[in-house]
Amino acid sequence: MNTVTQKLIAGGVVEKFREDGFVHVERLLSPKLTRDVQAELEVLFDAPVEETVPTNEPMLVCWRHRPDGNRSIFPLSAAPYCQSVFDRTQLLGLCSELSKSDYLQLMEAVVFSKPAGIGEAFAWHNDASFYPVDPVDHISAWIALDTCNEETGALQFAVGSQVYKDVGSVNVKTGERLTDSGAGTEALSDPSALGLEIRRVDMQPGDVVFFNGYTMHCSPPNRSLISDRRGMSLRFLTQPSRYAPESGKSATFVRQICEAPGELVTNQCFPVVYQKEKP
Ligand SMILES: O=C(O)CCC(=O)C(=O)O
Repeated sequence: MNTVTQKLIAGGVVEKFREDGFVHVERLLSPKLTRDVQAELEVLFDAPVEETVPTNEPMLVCWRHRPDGNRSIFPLSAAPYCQSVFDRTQLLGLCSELSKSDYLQLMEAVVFSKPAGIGEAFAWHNDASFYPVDPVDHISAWIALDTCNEETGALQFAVGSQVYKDVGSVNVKTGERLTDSGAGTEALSDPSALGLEIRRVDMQPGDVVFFNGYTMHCSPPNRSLISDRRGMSLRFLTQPSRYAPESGKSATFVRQICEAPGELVTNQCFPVVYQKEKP
């Protein structure tokens, strides 16, 4: 285990993650790697909208979260600096320690761009309630690429909300329910009404917030007139999972699942990126 990871663990990140459902780690990416990732993404966001879903490798989904917004889809290999986060940082090792899993399978790589002045809010949701895989347990690593604060629309988390598990899916722009299923649905519309503490996570470029797939989160609009707010979320299944389609559940990555319902999702679009050797 690398010394950065050792120090974080000695400082209690694993316990914090288990209790709160998320943990903020400062400066996990070096300033140089952060700049390289920012520059690479600027090129992709400036390119004409691209919708082709790669069939033989992971994709990078670039969302423009604005009223007229759309998304572009690129092969992850078109963004080598983004991809290099796996090898050049402690992100995977930390995901393994935090989730207590020796197995991490890349499920999704998404960039959320909220441009200055027009970047929209995200309604309360948890990610696991959207994903048609079983088991759906996963961990997300959300990497800040711009300053995230009250004004630019930093992520907010409902502390300890991971215990509610499946809360059902919503339209993330409007908060409108897409399904009434979900054991913890009452938690979704207003987590604070259930007595859950809401905590905003202010971040600097290169910081990472790790969160449990069941942890409820949202973010307000970007009210800054000069600063964009971008973040890249990498999500990892923490065990082999089967395709389990269900109404109200969907995500862009589902278009890459070629397995039949009930089969383990093993195709090369979802590589196992971390697996500890068994002694
Ligand atoms: O970037 C945001 O504000 C929302 C991100 C989000 O909901 C996620 O990563 O699951």
